[in-house]
Amino acid sequence: MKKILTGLQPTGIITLGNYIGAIKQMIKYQDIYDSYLFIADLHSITIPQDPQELASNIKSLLALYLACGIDPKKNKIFIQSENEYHANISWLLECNTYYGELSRMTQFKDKSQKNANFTSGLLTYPVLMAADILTYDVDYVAVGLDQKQHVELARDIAIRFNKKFGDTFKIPEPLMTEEGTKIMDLVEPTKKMSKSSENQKGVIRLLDDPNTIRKKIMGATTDSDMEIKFDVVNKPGISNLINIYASLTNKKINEVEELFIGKNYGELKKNVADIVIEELSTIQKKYYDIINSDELNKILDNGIEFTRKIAKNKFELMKNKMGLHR
Ligand code: ATP
Ligand code: LTN
Repeated sequence: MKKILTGLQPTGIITLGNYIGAIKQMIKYQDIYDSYLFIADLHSITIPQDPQELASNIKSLLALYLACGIDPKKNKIFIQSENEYHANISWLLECNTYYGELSRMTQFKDKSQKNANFTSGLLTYPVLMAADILTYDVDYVAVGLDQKQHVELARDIAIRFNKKFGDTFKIPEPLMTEEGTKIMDLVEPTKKMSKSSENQKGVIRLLDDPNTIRKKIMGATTDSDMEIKFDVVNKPGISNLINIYASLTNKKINEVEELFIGKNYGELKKNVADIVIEELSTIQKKYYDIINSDELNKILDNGIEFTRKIAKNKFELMKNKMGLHR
């Protein structure tokens, strides 16, 4: 059976973008692949986090995975920082990765420009991600478009390591959705909808209440034209709404366009709001049922026990190949 892996950062309550771009994919793939799903808390601290909030976000993310339909029987679910081998493996990989490669990463360039006082973890972030991926010899990495570059770097690192030290890692491939890989901010539809966005109005969070969701969608930025047509360059706002609708109803973009021929923007927004509210209220009900249950700890204990063994073996293998032994 082929293996698939992904991780999400606990940097706030996850968004509709995370749900469509990452979680929905994992739900689809959990039936056909051996699945690994973790909470990338070590990645989240590359940007300063409030410790109390971080701990609460970690727990929420786990409960949201399950509420969205991730099946703990079909996934190895774990917290990245509980598996100490990830950071150890990352160091060994860092010493086989060039500064030039890391400083060219788009995410690094964006985030380091935003804050001149960025940490070195922001630069080495993709190497830790390569460690997460390469440790488990996965075939596929489920990501949104913005993370594809990091998966490609993980491949480069693996190929280089294999060449230098002999066959050690499987070369993974990024796996992306056709529709809706990138959900945009509702207020600034040329910008990705992001957990850490400052303007809350542009971001739908999985725990937003129905009123808030409706207000945000009805207030989405559109254009002065009248036609409901998918055209990312000239109509980014409308295209984003079409994309959300298509993703949540499992329809093709052109099917959604046909559905709304002759309708106005208000009607499109209302329909998108209805669909989002329906989908999220089911998730929220499950979330509040499980957030305080003991089940969460059991799932994490199982996940860490299983993945730590694999990661320890990979770490030992790497050390041996590199000459780090007695
Ligand atoms: P942050 O604001 O902290 O950078 P984020 O919202 O960008 O967070 P991540 O934790 O970096 O989310 O990403 C988790 C997963 O969700 C990744 O696979 C990423 O590609 C995907 N993802 C994030 N935002 C979107 C989006 N707007 N549309 C589609 N997929 C997304
Ligand atoms: N960098 C990713 C989160 C992440 C990840 C991974 C995704 C960390 N390690 C390994 C896939 C595979 C992000 O910010 N979305």
